[in-house]
Amino acid sequence: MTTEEILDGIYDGVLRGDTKAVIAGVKAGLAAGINPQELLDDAMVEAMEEIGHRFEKNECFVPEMLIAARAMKEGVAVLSPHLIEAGVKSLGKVIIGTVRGDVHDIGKNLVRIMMESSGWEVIDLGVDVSPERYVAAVKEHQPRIVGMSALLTTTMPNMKLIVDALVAAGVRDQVKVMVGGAPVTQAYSQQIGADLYALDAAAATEVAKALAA
Ligand code: B1M
Repeated sequence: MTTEEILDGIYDGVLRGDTKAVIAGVKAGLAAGINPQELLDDAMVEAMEEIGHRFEKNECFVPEMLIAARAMKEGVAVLSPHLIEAGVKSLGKVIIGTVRGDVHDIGKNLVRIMMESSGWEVIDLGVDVSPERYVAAVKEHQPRIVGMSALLTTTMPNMKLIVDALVAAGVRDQVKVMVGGAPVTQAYSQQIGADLYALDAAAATEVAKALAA
């Protein structure tokens, strides 16, 4: 099979929510020596973008989004060890989560994988994380970075509530706050008093690395 055929197979597999096809495609891609980042960006992420466009146009609905997301997650699980470079030294701890009211976690999980691969110890609080849980986790783990992900315009304001809760708990100055997610922008991150903004998982590792340098 050609690289294009393999990428097309993974793309179609995610669109159809066909987990077996996605896993088989990712394994075939790795065996053929295709760059893991290419398998992720040019097949899986593109397919999720297409699902989003179809959802906007009422051509697909939540169940289809859900099975596509499940297929992508399984594919990412196969890919993950190949995205993670071996033997990198620890740069410190990062807490990450998807904010309250929001269950989108594929992007957050990619950020976690990439941060781990570049040497951070990541504590993943999961999805729908309240300000109180963020504060408790900061007190418990003493991270250098607190990461928040939001995919909905309606949940973005919950990032500000977390920043406020960190201030109220007296721990805001101990950490750098990093925000991201499709609707989040650099301007928004400044508006809510975050320190760092990253457009995607690769950028998240870059801004974190700059901090560690
Ligand atoms: Co939802 N959904 N969804 N959804 N969903 C979106 C986000 C939407 C844009 C679709 C659309 O209308 N086109 C839309 C939001 C509209 C808006 O607010 N402007 C939407 C909606 C409306 C909804 C529901 C309200 C639908 C409903 O119920 N009627 C509902 C809300 C549920 C909730 O959270 N309370 C809902 C539900 C779901 C599913 C559960 C079915 C499923 C999520 C499954 C899961 O994640 N486990 C789902 C999906 C799959 C999507 C789309 C199709 C794909 C999201 C995704 O995984 N993208 C999405 C459309 C789209 O994004 N095109 C859509 C791939 C991922 C790799 O990208 O998450 O952007 P992304 O992450 C990137 C960057 O953003 C960045 O790095 C990542 C990797 O490069 N990044 C960070 C992310 N977090 C970061 C943190 C950082 C730094 C960078 O620092 C800490």
